[in-house]
Amino acid sequence: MAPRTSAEVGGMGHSVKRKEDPRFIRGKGTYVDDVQLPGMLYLDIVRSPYAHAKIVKIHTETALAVPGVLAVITGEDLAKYGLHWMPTLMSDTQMVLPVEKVMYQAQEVAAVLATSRYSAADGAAAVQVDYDPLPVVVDPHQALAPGAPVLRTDKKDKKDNHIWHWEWGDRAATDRTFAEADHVVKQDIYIPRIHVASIETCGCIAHFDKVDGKLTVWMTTQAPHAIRTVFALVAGHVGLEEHKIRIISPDIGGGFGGKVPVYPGYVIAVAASVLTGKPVKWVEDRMENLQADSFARDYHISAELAAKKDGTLTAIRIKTIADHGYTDAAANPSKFPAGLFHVCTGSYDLKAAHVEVDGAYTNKPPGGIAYRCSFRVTEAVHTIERMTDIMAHQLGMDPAELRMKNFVKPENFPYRSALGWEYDSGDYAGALRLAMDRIGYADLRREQAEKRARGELMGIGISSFTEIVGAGPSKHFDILGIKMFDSCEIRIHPTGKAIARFGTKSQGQGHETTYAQILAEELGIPAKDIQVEEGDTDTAPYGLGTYASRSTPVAGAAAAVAARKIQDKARKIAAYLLECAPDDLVWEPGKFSVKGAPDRAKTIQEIAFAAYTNHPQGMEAGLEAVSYYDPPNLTYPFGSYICVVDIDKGTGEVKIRRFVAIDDCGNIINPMIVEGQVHGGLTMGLAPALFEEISYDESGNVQGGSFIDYLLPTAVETPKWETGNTVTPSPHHPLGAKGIGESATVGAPAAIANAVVDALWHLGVRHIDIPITPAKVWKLLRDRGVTD
Ligand code: MCN
Ligand code: CUN
Repeated sequence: MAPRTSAEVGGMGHSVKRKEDPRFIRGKGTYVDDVQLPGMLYLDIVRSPYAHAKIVKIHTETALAVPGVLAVITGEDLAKYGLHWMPTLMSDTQMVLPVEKVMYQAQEVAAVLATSRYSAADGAAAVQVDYDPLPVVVDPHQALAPGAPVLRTDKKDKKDNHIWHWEWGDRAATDRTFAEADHVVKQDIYIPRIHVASIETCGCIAHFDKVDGKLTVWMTTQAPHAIRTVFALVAGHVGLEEHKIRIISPDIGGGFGGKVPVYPGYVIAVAASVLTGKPVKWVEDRMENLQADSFARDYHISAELAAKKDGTLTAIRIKTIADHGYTDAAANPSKFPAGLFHVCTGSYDLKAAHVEVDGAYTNKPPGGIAYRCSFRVTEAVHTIERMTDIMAHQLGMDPAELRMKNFVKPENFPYRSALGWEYDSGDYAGALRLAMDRIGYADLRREQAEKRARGELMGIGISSFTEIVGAGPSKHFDILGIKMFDSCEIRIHPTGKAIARFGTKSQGQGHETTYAQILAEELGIPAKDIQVEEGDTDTAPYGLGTYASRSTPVAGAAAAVAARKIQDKARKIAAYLLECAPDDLVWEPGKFSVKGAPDRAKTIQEIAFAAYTNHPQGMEAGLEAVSYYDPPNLTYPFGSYICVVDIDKGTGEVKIRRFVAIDDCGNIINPMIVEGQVHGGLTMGLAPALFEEISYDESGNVQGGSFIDYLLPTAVETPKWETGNTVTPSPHHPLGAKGIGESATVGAPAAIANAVVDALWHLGVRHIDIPITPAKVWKLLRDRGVTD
């Protein structure tokens, strides 16, 4: 669709260059670590070498003797103020600093406050802790087995390591459908722990002003307003009330979900600043970030898919054990302990479905946080897309044909899934057809057959995923009781320029550009004349923040609604200026003109000036509006990805030869930014598919705790992504837009895994858990005697 506005105005559909880039490219961004305050102190954290151990004694004398060290803060110190534990977003509890025992390797044990970063680090190294090791449980199956040591001894009545049981769907109908099925495939799928590893680690500067009692925290957070409320709820009793707290989220070097939780370091820095009255900076290093911040995934899935003889898919049944580490700190909407995992019927019209998830405590850092995925959607997509492929191979059907046969059809939207979600819009076959055309699917299948005859290993994998983003409708979505709306406040200045503030917070997504484009679209004010601000709780309207690709679905909608309120007022002013009735005016981006007399017109800039200089008597001056948008539904972006791999029989290495990604996020605000989101997202989908994993040995020692063994794909490993779009607008979003921020990360791993298994199916390989490392593939080949 051609853009409605001129390139000069830069509304929706224009690839406007990112307004934020001039400062980033020149190194002029302001990240937390760039903030320097006079008299600032530094914090460093002592961490546990044990995964489970009693703390016998913490020796602080040597540390206190290090020049520049001012204090060593322990759990005992915080306990005096009731601050040694804090609530998690899932209403569990998490230690800020331990008093009795540590629960995972790298857990915070004590903090050292010093006059420089280096003294703080030297001090932390000089703190000696006597530990008494306790039995370690790293496997959630073992954690749930009878007789396992109970980990959460702090919970008086807790007799096991079971956190919760959650199930959804019609069990009886599902069992019945399975009983009637002609074909059932069953597969265990493990989706390992991974870590977002954003370029910038987490950190903060807490500054408590003892005179006016105000706390300002510069903080790497994706959700500044929610953090302010959580701080007030946790520390209100020691005088930190919400009007005395200001959270500033400056530029952020990647969030990806890892900057949603509250980490102990933030709380310790706040406590240290409140006690000293000095600004206190805490910035974690790379290894702390990898080893102690919240993790994603860690789902042990057991799935079954049922089909009729002709390949009609009928039902899915899933049992899952979710490893949450020592506390359930997942950042999910409160009502959904397993996130939106129950979108696991995917793009297919299944008649019945049932999911069960059991959460388990283990001696690991808090898990269940996201990795560029809207609350467990990747886990759901990986399961249904792997299972669909296994079914196709089992039936001897082409995986594309099986998908085409079972897709929810365009005329079935809005579509209610067997697990109760109402999909807003979609054209799944359209996206898959386009992807097949782009990649030359039929030719590739012919080539594969020829190669197989020669003993070469080539595979083609498809993932036709449906996402669920934009949390969310207040009826079902809240975090700790706060409804998941979002907001936009616009002020038009007398000269026709504007400022707009939002409850969300960009971490690299380009909001300063795209929100300005939404307002340009709705008001006709050029995007370059609109200043966008986010992340300062003293100035921005309350909102729940940026994650779950919710900014466009929720705050983007708020922007459109607020802009339309402004347009309504502008119409009245224009009518007054043009001496006609408001209804006699027609709007085109940027001006109102009199019906049938297009020369009699007032531009939005003229109207803005009049709003302050010549507004109708009885009308309030000014031109501003605010919207707190409560979405009527989520948005359901989707896509079809096709991946072609060649497997090296000598090394087991998987080489991605081609990868075509067709995405549909409804109407697009900025095509260049959407393409960038998809490129980045695909690389973050490639990462867990082939490289990334954090695991633990039996003693709970972390494997993958540094970039030496936590493998991130670089430009060398990343293929050339071939991207494209279809456009199926969301019927309920004011702009017809859906989110795009996570689609590629959610959809890509299954396409890659399906391609690898497709290359090896004829050798009897049915499934390989990600990451599909050369070692895993080589072993499969060797066991079948086909290595070179
Ligand atoms: N967009 C668009 N047209 C659409 C949809 C989106 O032009 N139809 C644009 C938006 O205007 C925005 C960007 O694409 O500039 C992403 O929008 P959206 O899908 O609404 O997602 P959010 O802005 O809420 O970003 C969150 C999402 C998530 S949850 C993760 S995780 C992730 C992601 O974005 N983290 C990122 N992309 C990231 N990109 C960068 N650079 N850094 C991160 O930390
Ligand atoms: Cu889901 S990772 Mo993003 O929601 O910040």
